[in-house]
Amino acid sequence: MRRLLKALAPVPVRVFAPVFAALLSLCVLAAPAHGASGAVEDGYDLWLRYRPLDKAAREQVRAVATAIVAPGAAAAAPSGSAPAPSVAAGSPPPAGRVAALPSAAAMAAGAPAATPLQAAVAELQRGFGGLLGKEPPLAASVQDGAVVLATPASMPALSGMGLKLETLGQEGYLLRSTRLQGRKVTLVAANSDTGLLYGAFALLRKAGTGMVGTDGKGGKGGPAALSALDERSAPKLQLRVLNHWDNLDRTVERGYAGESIWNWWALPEVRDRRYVDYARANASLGINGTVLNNVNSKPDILTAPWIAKAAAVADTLRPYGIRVYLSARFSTPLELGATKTADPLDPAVAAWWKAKADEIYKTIPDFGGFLVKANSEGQPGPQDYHRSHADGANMLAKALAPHKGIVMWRAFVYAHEKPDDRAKQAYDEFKPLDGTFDANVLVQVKNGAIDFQPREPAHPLFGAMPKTPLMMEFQITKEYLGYATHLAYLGTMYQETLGTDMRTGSGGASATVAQILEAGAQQGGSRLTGIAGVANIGSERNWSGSHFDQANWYAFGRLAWNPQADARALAREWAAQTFSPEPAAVAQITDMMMMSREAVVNYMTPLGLHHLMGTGHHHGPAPWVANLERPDWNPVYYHRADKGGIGFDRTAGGSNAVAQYAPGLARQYADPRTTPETMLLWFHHLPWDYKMASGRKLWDELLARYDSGVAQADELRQRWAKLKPFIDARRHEDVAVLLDKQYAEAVWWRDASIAYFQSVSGLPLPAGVKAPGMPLDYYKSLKFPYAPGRG
Ligand code: GCV
Repeated sequence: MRRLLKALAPVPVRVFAPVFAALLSLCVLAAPAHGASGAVEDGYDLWLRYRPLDKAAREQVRAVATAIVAPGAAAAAPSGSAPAPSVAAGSPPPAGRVAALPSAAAMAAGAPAATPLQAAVAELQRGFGGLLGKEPPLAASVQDGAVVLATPASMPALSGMGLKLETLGQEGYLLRSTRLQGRKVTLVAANSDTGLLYGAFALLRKAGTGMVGTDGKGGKGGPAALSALDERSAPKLQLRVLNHWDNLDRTVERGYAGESIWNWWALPEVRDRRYVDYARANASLGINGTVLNNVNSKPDILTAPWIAKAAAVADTLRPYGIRVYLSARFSTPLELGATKTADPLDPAVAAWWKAKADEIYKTIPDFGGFLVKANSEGQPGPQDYHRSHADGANMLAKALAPHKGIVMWRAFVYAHEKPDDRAKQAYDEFKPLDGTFDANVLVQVKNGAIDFQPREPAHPLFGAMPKTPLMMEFQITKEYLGYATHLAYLGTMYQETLGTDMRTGSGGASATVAQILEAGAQQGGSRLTGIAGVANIGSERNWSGSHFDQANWYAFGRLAWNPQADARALAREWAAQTFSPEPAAVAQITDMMMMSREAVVNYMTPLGLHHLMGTGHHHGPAPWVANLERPDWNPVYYHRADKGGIGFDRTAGGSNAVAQYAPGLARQYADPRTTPETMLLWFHHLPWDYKMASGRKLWDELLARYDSGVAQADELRQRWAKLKPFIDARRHEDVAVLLDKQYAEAVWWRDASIAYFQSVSGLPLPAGVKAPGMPLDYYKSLKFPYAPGRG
């Protein structure tokens, strides 16, 4: 205890006070319009709303948040070596199409912290201030009920407390109700200030929801349990990264939430306050990296003016534990006229990249590295010079290695010359390269082998490259699942992929995708692990284009921290923070979320059908399209429906894509009787009268699935209507309008698909099945030249 006193003693209150006075006053300004009555919610505050707790919960939470003690905060230096400059206010974010009025609270927010510890303190004051109606003061000495933020460096006494902090790594944290100096406190302990920031957010999440227990697994306990906390949490993956497909002209490829959040034109001088809230939101989930620009990249991003813009964003995000990465176009030196080729084995090319890396690190000392899309959909790459993906990735890796930067090399490839099943191409190209990548390369693999469909089996590359660290790529933006219009909670989809045991039926230990990602691969003395999510964030007031789409950002981030977290538990957490902690509301919203993705699968692509969306924009049904340049751009390529049946034969009698899976899983998928019905037509071409588990014929089952999708979309809006008493009027209305639109589009999907497949099968509709509202030609005539998101 004496040591502890000593540790705290050198941090007198007069040192803290001036430093935090400014932060405090900002927090006062930034405090949301509490009392909720009269507060217009437009979604800007995301899950960080910190609205007042009810009386009983308030009493319990107040007892554990009487003050904040953060030794060393005033002395802490910014975590990067670049100074953290002041942030100018950008123009207010443009009004969104769902929500137009800016929230005063949110507009007042946005002063950047200079260090992760300052960010943690400011967030605790803002958060508890909101939940309790009064901000806990910053105190220099421990008092009963204080929240104490400490690392072994800031409070040496921690080392003698048997906290086993060494098990937490550099980013983990411990939350413990304990006694310090004879006082009852809540200790947030970590090995780094970033760990403390994550711990602060976790504590606020628990205080706001009362969900105390196993993190991400559906803890119980209520706010009372906050006084008996004992939780430790550390991220299971090292790189937890958002991928923005944001273009330099501020359009966003596959973006449905307005313009890019990055106001490139105004950067670097003008740093929109919104970047700070972006950083807070990501830090609250543990996201620690962001790729600022589209994988369909331009050479300009690597020129000095654009590096300066990226550096300004990096400065703002740094105190929140977030590193900046850039998507690099492989032919950049050639296109900028600096070299005569982009051949990765040409010494001049390698020298250019090395000099470029050196230049970037001078401006962004903690730059993360490059994300690369090469030899895919027309992008340049090493194969243009008859070199391999490994040749290309390793050349870039060598340029970054001296700075500890990494390369995330995408495996999303399908080449023009390859007539084979598109689903097989990434595996065919990358599997032979296993073990040939440099130690600082990760291969980034989409969750499925085609392209972010409403449902895909897990990509066969997972588990097939034991000597290469594979990074998961999920899509958070809903390119193929109804844009931001449809409610489709993707937590269930992510969990389905992450939980797939790639060794099913193969004997021996299980190897789920989550386990494979967590294990990474030993490569030249390092073991990298990671996950990426294609962001759904834009300039709209509600960030994601709809309130419910925020949940997909949330679920991605929380699963990135713990890929074995439970989607339902995450939905509950999100609902309680975002809409209302009222148990009845949380239960209803969670149920809606949990059924929502299956509804979309049912009315769009049931039973394993895939890629039936409209050409280019991917909006709406177009299963009839057969005239595109490449066979594998056409929906008919994927469903293969004819008079005899429907589905893509990927068994040995067909493309034999099943053989890319480990033997047990391959056996399961090779037989329609053991293939899950949800993926039946992904792997099998079956006659229309094939007998399904329900006893129905395939044709009848298909119709039933379409109908159930429509019924589920209807149910979503009915359930939401009942939630009116629990939800603030504006957001309730915003969601209701979208659910009505979703229902109408579900009917459209069902009718157009049935009209088309009936025209192919020639089969009658069984009694009780409603005929499509319009003739097939009507659905075929619909065009959407101005659909958003085409980049
Ligand atoms: C960024 C799909 C999308 C493209 C995207 C591509 C990719 O094809 O439709 O917009 O391009 O995937 O992931 O590279």
